[in-house]
Amino acid sequence: MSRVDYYDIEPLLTPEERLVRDTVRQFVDREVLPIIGDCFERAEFPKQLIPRLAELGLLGMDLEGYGCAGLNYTSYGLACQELERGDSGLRSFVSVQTSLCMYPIRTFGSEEQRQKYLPKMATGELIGCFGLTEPDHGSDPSGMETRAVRDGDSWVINGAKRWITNGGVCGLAVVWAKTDEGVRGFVVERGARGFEVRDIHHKLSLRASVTSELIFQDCRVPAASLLPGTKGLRAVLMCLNDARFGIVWGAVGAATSCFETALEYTKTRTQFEKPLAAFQLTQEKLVNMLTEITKAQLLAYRLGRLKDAGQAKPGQVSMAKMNNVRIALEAARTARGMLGANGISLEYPVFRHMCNLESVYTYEGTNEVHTLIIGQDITGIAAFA
Ligand code: TGC
Ligand code: FAD
Repeated sequence: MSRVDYYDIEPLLTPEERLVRDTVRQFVDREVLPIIGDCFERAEFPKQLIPRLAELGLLGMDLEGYGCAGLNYTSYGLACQELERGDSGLRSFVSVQTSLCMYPIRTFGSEEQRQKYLPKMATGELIGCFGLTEPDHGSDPSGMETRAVRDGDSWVINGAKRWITNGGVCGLAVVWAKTDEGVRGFVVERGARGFEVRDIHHKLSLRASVTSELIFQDCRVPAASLLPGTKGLRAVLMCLNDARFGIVWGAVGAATSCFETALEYTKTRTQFEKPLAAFQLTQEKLVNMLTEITKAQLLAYRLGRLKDAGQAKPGQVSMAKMNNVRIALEAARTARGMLGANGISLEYPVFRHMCNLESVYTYEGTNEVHTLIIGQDITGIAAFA
């Protein structure tokens, strides 16, 4: 399963799933961990890894056809777990490309759009971003102000999207806008007149990931830019379900990295003439972390099997996203303290994970939004407004 596998989940994985996991694990150990601390410090996304992610078949890996690997969802989850053990920014990159851009083009796009974009997105030649959140509308995207108006053979888009992962490196944006027929999705190519991208700086989280603002000023795109299968927020939420699934597993990876670091550190550092791990208070922290990680792994594993069977319900995805990110953030904070002063250094991955997980806690539905989704599911009463 993960290197931390207290409940022996490993035998429940197929040989193919283990191969995917081990391949991504090796890639992260050899090619990500040696550079990611510096990337985080310099606030740079490691673009040089994009061709490697593509070679490993990780872009659109759960999609069939169009050059995609066509693997099952559990494999996608395991890949996300290993990528986020490296850094949440790397998993974010893959989530956005796969679940938030390739998935909607595959699911809601015309055959022409699929042929045009998906093969290049699978090879990493073309990077996508997903524009839903706006400066004044985050948790409640139904309030979005971005408008698309049909004008002859074109659509004219006006509005702004903010906090958009991959914006600065994108070749296309999947953009959601209100039309006379409700919310619809559009593929807007970079370079379209009236489409501007501005990167957001001074982030203290996800520093090894590009986050941007997208601005549309009378941006005229061909009629064929509309994703024909989109109508209403349902399409948006289907994309989010897929990406949230990846986060469920990714959070386990980040938590595992923090746990392993804290375990190793406390076994080797001595104070009061004993290893830190010999103190009861330290052991309690390690035990609590491991217990929560184990529960999170079981949720992820079961959700993977449900999704592979086409039976995962949105409330189940929300519960796993909410829980797993919550426990990962808690594990990172606990591990940070256990490393003492070293806990604040980029020499160790813990503080980096802790900062990253603050974003993961907020994006793809905040902790509160997922609480309310589950609350609505079990009571039948929506308490969002
Ligand atoms: P609501 O009226 O409840 O639903 C609208 C329609 O959608 C259907 N539906 C779903 N369908 C599929 N999956 C789901 N999870 C669904 N949830 C609802 C629903 O049945 C309805 O269908 P229909 O046919 O009747 O129209 O919609 P609402 O506006 O009340 O939504 C409520 C709420 C709060 C749950 C939703 O707005 C929400 O999830 N808000 C959070 C916003 C969010 O997560 N934004 C994420 C932006 S992208 C991002 O953060 C990327 S980070 C980068 C990375 O991933 O690494
Ligand atoms: P708000 O919605 O203003 O919420 C602020 C606080 O109020 C939160 O604690 C929230 O839980 C709480 N709150 C809101 N409503 C309620 C309620 N009804 N009841 C109780 N509490 C409530 N978006 C994209 O579209 N694409 C991307 O690629 C993307 N990437 C991102 C990358 C990063 C690094 C970050 C930080 C964000 C990204 N986002 C992206 C945006 C993200 O999805 C939003 O930040 C998120 O949905 C929350 O919206 P908000 O920030 O406007 O917070």
